Amino acid sequence: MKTFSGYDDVIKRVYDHHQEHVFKYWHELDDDGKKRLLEDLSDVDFALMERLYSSPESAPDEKFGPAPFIPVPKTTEAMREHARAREAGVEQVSRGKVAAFVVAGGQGSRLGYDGPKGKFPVGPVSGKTLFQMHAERILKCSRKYNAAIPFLIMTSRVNHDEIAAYFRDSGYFGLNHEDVLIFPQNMIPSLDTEGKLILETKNSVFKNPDGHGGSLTALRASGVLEEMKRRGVETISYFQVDNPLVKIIDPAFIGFHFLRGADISSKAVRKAYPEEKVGIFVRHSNNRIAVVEYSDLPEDAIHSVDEGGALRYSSGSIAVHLFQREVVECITAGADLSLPFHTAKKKIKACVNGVGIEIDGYKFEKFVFDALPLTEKNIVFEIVREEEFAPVKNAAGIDSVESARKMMNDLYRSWLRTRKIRIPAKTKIIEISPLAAVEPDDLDAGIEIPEQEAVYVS
Ligand code: UD2
Repeated sequence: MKTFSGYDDVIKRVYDHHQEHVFKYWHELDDDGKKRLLEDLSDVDFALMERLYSSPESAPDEKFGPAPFIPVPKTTEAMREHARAREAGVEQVSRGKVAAFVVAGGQGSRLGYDGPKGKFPVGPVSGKTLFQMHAERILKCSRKYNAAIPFLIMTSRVNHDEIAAYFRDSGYFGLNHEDVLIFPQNMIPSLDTEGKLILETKNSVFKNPDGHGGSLTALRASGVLEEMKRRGVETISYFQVDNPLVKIIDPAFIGFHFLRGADISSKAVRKAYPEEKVGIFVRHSNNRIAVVEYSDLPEDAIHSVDEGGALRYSSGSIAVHLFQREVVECITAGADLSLPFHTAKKKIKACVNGVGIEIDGYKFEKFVFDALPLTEKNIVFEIVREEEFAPVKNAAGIDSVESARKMMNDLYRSWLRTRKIRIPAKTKIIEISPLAAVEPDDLDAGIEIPEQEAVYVS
């Protein structure tokens, strides 16, 4: 057995779990290299890895039907109810009870962008990044509702330093430095097809971020959850970094969540077509609400239609949720309620015989929506796609930068029309700064749009 001062217990664990192949290049490593490898191994939960390899945790199970939801209001009564909810939501925000939380630990590989996705310049006229838009939307809401709104940002080991430096160098986009809390999520090793740890280099083990479901544990481990309690925050408004139209602080949604005493609430969009890549809201036989990821939805359910010919499973998740802080505390308190890991077969970068190649292996990730069935009171709230869901996933085509920019232009034009503000025929692209408006009513009806092809309303 190898030995190294201060790390002998780690080395013993490696041997006890038959993973000593990770020492293959030991004789080539200097002391720093050995230490680096042992550090990487020191937080590996070997028993968990064995369990994940031998019995996957998240088998899609049980019978389910479509989940009920609060529809987009069409009748006067429904509109009144939304207005009442909005008032209650504004009250919660104004009292400092709500924090915003973006998960940005993913790698954005589909976009083909070499860097944290939040730094992607998405503004069609301004070229503002996703992070800047999110930060400015929060700033605008905190001014509008005269409240502190902490901005929580989850990163991962891969992009933490770059994201933290970006916010620092940008002066936190006008937000109070103390209100921006940036913290990394956990990493988990991948396994090869034999259940062995994978060396990424001669002195490091391949690990990936533990999925956005890791965000709940990361909130606790970083001390941010405790800090939220100290600040009197009761509700955490969760969203993904890739949606430039996201309504981070949505009073009507917050109001329904609050008035109905929900544990977790979620936003849903009507699916655009059966195979759209969004998770689907379902209700299990025990009445609990859950999300079935698009890749796990059985083929017959994907295409199943009701008597009227409409898709039965049509409520897609836009990955926006409200979590009661106390619910997160509960879920992260012990193993009893923890989220399961999903297993995915992927290509993984490995160092084999001293050379970097790609091999087949298993990655493990937690999904945040698996928290839903752990709780009793859930609301699914339907939204209008054109108003708040423009995910930037791909370089071109569906859910791309291009489609998101077009949606922004269309939405901002509709805001101006609502306010009866004239749009010159010459104007092809319009972008409205979140600092000017987070909804049409914020716009000054007296503004004039200049005779230009591209206009930025700031
Ligand atoms: C997600 C949902 C899908 C649908 C869609 C809406 C999953 C598994 N699927 O699909 O159901 O709601 O979004 O747009 O969630 N992230 C982390 N850490 C990680 C992994 C991801 O912070 O370890 C973040 C990532 O930075 C991004 C978000 O989670 O903000 C979504 O990740 P994704 O792009 O892998 O999820 P996607 O698009 O497959």
